[in-house]
Amino acid sequence: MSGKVILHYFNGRGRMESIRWLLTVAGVEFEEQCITTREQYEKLLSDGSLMFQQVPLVEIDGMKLVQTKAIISYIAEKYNLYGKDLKDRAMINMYLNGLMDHMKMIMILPFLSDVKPKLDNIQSKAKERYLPVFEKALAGHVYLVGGELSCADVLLLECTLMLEERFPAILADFPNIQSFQGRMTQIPSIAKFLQPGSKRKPPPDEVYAKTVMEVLQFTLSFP
Ligand code: GSN
Repeated sequence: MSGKVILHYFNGRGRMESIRWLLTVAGVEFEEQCITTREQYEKLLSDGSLMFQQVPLVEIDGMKLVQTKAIISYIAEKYNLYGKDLKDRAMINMYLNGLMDHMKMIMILPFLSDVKPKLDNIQSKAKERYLPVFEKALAGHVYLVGGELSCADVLLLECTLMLEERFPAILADFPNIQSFQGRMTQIPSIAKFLQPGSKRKPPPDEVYAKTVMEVLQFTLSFP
């Protein structure tokens, strides 16, 4: 195994996108081996790379890491994006898990035939459940936890940008989150990531959804 960080996933956002964001903010170069065929996925299965027969898979530091939260925790810990102490980390984990729950609601949209009821639910959950938490946490604070940048900030930015793609005015009543976005997008690595031609993936399209369904033979699971 080389010293390179290699991501194995589809050529789209899905669960891997938060990992791309985090590596970018940590300043870690990575390569992608995009899975476009069933054969590629079966090769990963047969060589024992996928502990639970699922992607994302990240090759890093001689390990083959699976499980999105475990991967995020490893990167965050290694690159000082996980708070100063155990209590910071507990807060960060709560924010992270909430953000991942919410992003998962958006992530599954390309695989649904009738998105309208789901969209309404996502919008109301965003406005009434998730965004108020972050609006409050950011009142008078630059970052979510402990006065320093953490992986929770990175995922909050990712999540709010995703929400705005679907609901352009969603942050209208959340001025602290708007200011936060303004600050975060000025961080040089993030500014670059948001430019065309970066490793950031575009919003999912039909080709992406079709590829995922074909590769996984409709065994898609979103636990
Ligand atoms: O977060 C995680 O990495 C795991 N708890 C779930 C990973 C997962 O469900 N991966 C899907 C790909 S679509 N999501 O990113 C997957 O590999 N499904 C195949 C299967 O047989 O479950």
